[in-house]
Amino acid sequence: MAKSKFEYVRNFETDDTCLRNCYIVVRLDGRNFHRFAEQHSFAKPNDERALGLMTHSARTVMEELEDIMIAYGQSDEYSFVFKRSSNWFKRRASKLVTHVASQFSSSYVFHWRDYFGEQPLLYPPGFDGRVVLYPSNQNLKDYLSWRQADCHINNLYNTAFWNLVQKGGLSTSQAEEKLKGTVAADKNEILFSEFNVNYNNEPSLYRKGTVLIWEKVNETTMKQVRLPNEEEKEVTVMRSRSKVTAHHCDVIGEQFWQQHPEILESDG
Ligand code: DGT
Ligand code: MG
Ligand code: MG
Ligand code: MG
Ligand code: MG
Repeated sequence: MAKSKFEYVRNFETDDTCLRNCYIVVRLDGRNFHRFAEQHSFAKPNDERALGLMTHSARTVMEELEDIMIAYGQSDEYSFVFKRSSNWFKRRASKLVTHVASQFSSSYVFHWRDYFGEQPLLYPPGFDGRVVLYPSNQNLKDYLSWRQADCHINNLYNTAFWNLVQKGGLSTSQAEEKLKGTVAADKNEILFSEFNVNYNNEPSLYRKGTVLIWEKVNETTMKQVRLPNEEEKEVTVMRSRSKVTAHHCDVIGEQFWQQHPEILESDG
């Protein structure tokens, strides 16, 4: 078919191909979730329903889109790591980030009721997305370590803060004042001596966030078989299937990476 005279406008599109060999990280973050959490009465500092819904949505993203090897989430954010050899959507950054963000957002709304039951969703939430490229395994590990360290720092602060307010009877500004200038050891000490809370015993979901990876799991299913000259009968068959599994483990140390060598591709 002949091209129209308007065809030239296509040349205004910019090339946003992600550099080859790099891991492509897409990080989403809830838009103004400070307000969203207030309006939907999220428990403070951690709402298990909200975290569960985030992870369910992230799982859907991994299952529906190609080439995501690992995802990490905490608070109102989730990071998705595409394998470095991925050629999905010709590595076009805008395609990748918009597909991740829209799939995530629609899943969040779609599954809202599974987590919040009768509590209504008051307005449509949104998520921003960005793409960052990491050229080496160490860079990628450091990226995930950075997000997990952020989770830890915020959660320790928030746990101390809300204990001071909810159990200690302090106002929010008094709690803020009390925590000003404190280091991690001070917050641990306040939690332990004033509230008998050993921070290390807090749920790992809150302290570590959530890591999603693909793992082979064995499943048994029942199958009808009919051998020649025999009656049909039911047998159990074992099959191995890849599933997205959730872990609330440390990703900063080497142990996780040694246990899951299939996640990273060689730098060579
Ligand atoms: P943004 O991202 O610039 O549009 O603004 P926000 O308000 O989303 O800020 P952000 O992403 O830095 O911080 C996340 C907010 O979400 C923070 O105010 C606390 C809230 N949030 C996230 N998870 C929970 C939760 O489980 N419980 C409660 N109460 N709040 C949460
Ligand atoms: Mg923000
Ligand atoms: Mg946010
Ligand atoms: Mg955030
Ligand atoms: Mg189309």
